[in-house]
Amino acid sequence: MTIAPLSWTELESLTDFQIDSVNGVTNSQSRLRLFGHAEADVRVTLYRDHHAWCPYCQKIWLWLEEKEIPYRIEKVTMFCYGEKESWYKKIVPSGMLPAIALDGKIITESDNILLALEQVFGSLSKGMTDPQVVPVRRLERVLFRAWCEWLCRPSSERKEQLHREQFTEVMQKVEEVLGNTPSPYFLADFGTADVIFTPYVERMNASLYYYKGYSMREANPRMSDWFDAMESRPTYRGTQSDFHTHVHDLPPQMGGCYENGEPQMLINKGRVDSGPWFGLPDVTYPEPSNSRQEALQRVIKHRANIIKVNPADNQLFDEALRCALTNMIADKVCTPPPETDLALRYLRDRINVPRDMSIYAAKRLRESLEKTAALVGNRQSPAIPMGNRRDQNPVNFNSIAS
Ligand SMILES: N[C@@H](CCC(=O)N[C@@H](CS)C(=O)NCC(=O)O)C(=O)O
Repeated sequence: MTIAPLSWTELESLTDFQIDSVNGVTNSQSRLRLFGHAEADVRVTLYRDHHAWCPYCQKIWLWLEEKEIPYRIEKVTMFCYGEKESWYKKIVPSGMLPAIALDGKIITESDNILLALEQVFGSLSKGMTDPQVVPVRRLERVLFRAWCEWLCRPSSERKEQLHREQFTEVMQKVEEVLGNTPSPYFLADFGTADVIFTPYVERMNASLYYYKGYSMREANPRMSDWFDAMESRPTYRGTQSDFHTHVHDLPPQMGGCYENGEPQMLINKGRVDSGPWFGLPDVTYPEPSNSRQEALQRVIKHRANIIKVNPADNQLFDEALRCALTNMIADKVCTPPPETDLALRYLRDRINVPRDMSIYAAKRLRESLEKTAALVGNRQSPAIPMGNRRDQNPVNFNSIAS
């Protein structure tokens, strides 16, 4: 059955999604985290990127959330998204992220930050310099280098094969380490070693699936168990991104990501870009029952900026967007104005996880935007730039970035 788009007021009445960003579960919108403590107890400020994407920031973010240390969050623009804030350059002249202020003292470099935090608050299970953690940290860097070699350089067919073999060899070592523990984690208990591995294996899983046709999570049973165990932790779920976000955020950060053009790669790329997004190996925990309400609440809150930055006429896109949201929340077909297919896909391609919403909410929204766009055409939005992501410049999204 086809229905007319609901008004913004009607849509508002269909979501009661709310989070407690201060004391509730891990989320990307927080500016202050207290975990039940008083604000006077805050000794740490974390400076991280607006996009909740920076891998080294994710490491510190996850650690603070796991230890439930009260902290403030200040968000900074990464170079490839826009101009670095001058107030930040005054305290960290290189502009690099992450940084923390610990009792007023600025500390940079993620490993030094963890060492400093451990000194004050104790370690997360076994700490950075523990003899069991040190080799795991080293292995993470070996895997990281093998990944960069494979992903970030153009290569001949022969080199491509060589780099794949080198990466999968290191992956075998990772499998052995994970298989030698009584838990799904890198050591007997969840701890620092897992936090250190998290950011880049998440990015490897996404990028190798998309650019190389290699499904890291599916090809490696111990790694797959590790991801599942991580996803049982609300802290990780709050920082977790999706395939679409990673594969389009990585190229400007890494100085390029290279497709191998193999049949499986082309299939994977099509799925990440155009769906279906459900069933991708970027998440396996069951979908929360309120993911549609979450997506709806997030779009309603930021609709003015979402409409403003869209290339289409504001009024037309307003109606098209309400059609997609009506489809998502009421599960009814709602036909948008003619020729709004491109505008709907522009937004579909620019939902950022976890900055804008959590992984399942994003899948629901992408799905409805695509279904609604397909009713009026098959034009795609302009390609997402590879050299920078100024299309996502936080200055255009003021409130979105919060
Ligand atoms: N070795 C540093 C690396 C940090 C790093 O490379 N940060 C990147 C973001 S992932 C950065 O701040 N780049 C500057 C920018 O993008 O603005 C650490 O461990 O903290």
